[in-house]
Amino acid sequence: MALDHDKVLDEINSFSAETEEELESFRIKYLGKKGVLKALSAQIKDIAPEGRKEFGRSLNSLKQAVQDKIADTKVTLSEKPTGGGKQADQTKPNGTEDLGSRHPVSMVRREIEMIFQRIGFTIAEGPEIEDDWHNFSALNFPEEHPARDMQDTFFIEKDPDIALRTHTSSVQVRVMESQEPPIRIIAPGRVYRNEAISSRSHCIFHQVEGLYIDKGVTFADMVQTIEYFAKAFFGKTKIRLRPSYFPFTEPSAEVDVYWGLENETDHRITKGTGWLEIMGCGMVDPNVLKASGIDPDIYSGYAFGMGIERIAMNRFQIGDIRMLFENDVRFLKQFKGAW
Ligand code: 2U9
Repeated sequence: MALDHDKVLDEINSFSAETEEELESFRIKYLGKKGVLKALSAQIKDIAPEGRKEFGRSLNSLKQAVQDKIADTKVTLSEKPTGGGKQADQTKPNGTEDLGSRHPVSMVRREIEMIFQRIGFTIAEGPEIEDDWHNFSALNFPEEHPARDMQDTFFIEKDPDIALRTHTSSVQVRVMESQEPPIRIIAPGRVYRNEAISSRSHCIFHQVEGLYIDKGVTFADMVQTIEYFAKAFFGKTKIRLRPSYFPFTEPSAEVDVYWGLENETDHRITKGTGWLEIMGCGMVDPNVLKASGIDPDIYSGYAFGMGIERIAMNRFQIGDIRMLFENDVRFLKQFKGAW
């Protein structure tokens, strides 16, 4: 059988397979022990010595052509949607797998969790769909209280109200109802507000709230814990508290860290003040303790709350909150490798 190199090469290149079996018989036909290339290489002894080098080269290029054909066909077959035939091995990597990364909101949440776990806080979680008592009434938001308008949400049922929670305070109420003090928890999670979506606010966002209830807990304890957090998370040692109001805490305060005014960004995010608001806090209102069966004459406590998206936007210089919800991989893959 004279070696007609080009004819064999055409045969190889024009080959196509619909199934793995057809590909296997092609492989055996050419590369098998009794295959075409084996038979051809056996002829080398009949070739004149000066012609053997060329003969060898031609054999090798045919061998390469067969191996390339097998490799390409494998890929095609693995991409080919299989009808009734044998299931393609979906688990087989197709060479384009791209390592994901943690979402910036998850990175900030985990870091906040680790900081508070270091000082003895445990993580509490609870339902996103809440009843009126746990989301409002137990937190000193009586019916018709104007503060409820600040926290409009999405109602699943009315009278009795079942709605998407507006804060994770509901989780802390559930812990207060089911656990005797001392209570030292943080409640991270997704919350909902019936608000217009813009570059600054979204109807879904994430919070981490915290609660510490025990005998003789003071405002100073709260400030010390917040100073510890500001140092650990922001690396900032200077904080200030501005009087504020929340139905569930009295006294209440907004907390700012001194961010600085080193560059244009600092000027923009601190509105030229150097101070950046990071969270709110306050001493738990006695009505809230009572509502969950905790005696305010024996126990006192402090609470705090922060919005995770806002902190992530400052940390990663993200100008529009919507980017955190649109799952655009071009945006998300910037966080590759950051865990
Ligand atoms: C109980 C008692 C008190 C939770 C608190 C804040 C202050 C606060 C805001 C931060 C940014 C909401 O996400 S945000 O818009 N929250 O400033 N939250 S004190 O107080 C509680 C919680 C539970 C039982």
